[in-house]
Amino acid sequence: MLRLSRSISFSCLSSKPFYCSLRARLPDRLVSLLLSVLILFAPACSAQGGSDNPFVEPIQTDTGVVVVDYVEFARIPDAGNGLAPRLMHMLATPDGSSLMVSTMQGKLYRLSNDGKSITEFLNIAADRWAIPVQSAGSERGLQSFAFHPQFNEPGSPGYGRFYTYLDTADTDPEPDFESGGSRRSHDTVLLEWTASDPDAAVYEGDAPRELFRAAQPFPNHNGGQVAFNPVAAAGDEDYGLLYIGLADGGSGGDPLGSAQNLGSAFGKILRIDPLGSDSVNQRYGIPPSNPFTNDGDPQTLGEIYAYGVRNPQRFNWDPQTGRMLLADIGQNQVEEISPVTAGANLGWNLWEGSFRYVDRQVSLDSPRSAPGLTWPVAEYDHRDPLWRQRQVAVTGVAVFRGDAIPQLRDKIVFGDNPNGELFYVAADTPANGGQQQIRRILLNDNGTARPFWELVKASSRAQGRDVSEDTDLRFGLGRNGELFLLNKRDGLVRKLLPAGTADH
Ligand SMILES: [Ca+2]
Ligand SMILES: [Ca+2]
Ligand SMILES: [Ca+2]
Repeated sequence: MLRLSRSISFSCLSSKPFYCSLRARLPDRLVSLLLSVLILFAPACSAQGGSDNPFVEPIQTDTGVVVVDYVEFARIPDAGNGLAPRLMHMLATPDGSSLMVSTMQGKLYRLSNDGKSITEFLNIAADRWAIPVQSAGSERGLQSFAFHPQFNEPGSPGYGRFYTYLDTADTDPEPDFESGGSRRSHDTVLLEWTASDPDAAVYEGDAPRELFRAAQPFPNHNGGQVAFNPVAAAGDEDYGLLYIGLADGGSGGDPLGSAQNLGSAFGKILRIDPLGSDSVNQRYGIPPSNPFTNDGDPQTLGEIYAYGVRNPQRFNWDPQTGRMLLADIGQNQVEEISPVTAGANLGWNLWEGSFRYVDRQVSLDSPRSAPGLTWPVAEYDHRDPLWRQRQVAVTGVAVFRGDAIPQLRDKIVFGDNPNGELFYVAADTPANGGQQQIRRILLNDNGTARPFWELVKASSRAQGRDVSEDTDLRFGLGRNGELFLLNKRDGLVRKLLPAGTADH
């Protein structure tokens, strides 16, 4: 009844003067009769307007559940004052000799492959670098990092080079990309570091080189992931090109209209050659194979690989098919996993998931009906019995092929960041979207299958910290398909293992 009355007040009687003049001229009984008639027709009215529950059937939790083992692989040092490190991203070095994990506060830690040795490799926020990492609030900081695929190859142009993508409080320099907004909350910068010895436990090298700077109109929705396509081999067109997620700039609903604007870098997946120099600022290259380099419009940015994204914090590639998949965080209704191809329009802010975006809600009329758009492989909504949090935000994504974890073979694994839930869908089923094929992944905790968030709450409590319901789940990726689970609460890096193999 609550939902019904809300639909009426927002969708049908949004014109207050009409209602007021009606009240003034008609007797009360007639007004209530008219209201009853309106309520009778409310469902149809609601369908014409917006929905805040596009998938009425909840995510299934009683069938297809996969339970895997895990180990507590490493514990990253506290961030000071007893605060947990806000673990954000994790990767293997290209030669697979070690792992690196980053914190939102601006640190990179090098981990041995057994997790037993942990060294602070680089602190970007240290005075020495004079980079005021802006990590205030929940969405800013060191967002991600990437190793050039030649990082470990002496004599190659990419030797020792790695890239960090972060928010800075320094807004003095001229930005390369502006949003058209009147405010400049902070800047997002892409930096290239060159380690003189890629194997050294601690970074040895000069100050970083700034490739580009984007002036952020709002504190939320900033950079996301930077990554080289790990499936590309030397000689492939995609080899050595850096993919960059840049969110729509923030606020809500993309008020600056950036995501659909090919003249704006915001709301895009960009692709650049970090070792090239033919960009406007001459500090990186525009790959000639990028989809919009020859579209004839001088306003169009050649850096754009795909557009119509909202908050593209994490993406990854299917090691078998080479397909790129993005976890794009939705506005108020729909979280999506979507494929990304050259030139693709993923719909935002005209579409949220498979549905037309209408003023913070979605219309259920004619889903997936705009020609030429790219639609989600899988999506889920913000109203579900699984959610314990007000916020819902997709993260991930990893495609399991091979034998690393047989229970997850040929599955796309992703999760919900604040709620700390893990999910999968089959990797090769038709990409029809919706949440009906989404299934849950639980972790074997000494014989009891638990969701990830329960483990994080228990360990936070055991560590004597404030226990938060907000898990802040992120994925870490090993070189051979290993999946690590990160969070911002207990400093623990957990590694998923095949069922029945953990030594509890
Ligand atoms: Ca729902
Ligand atoms: Ca922003
Ligand atoms: Ca979309």
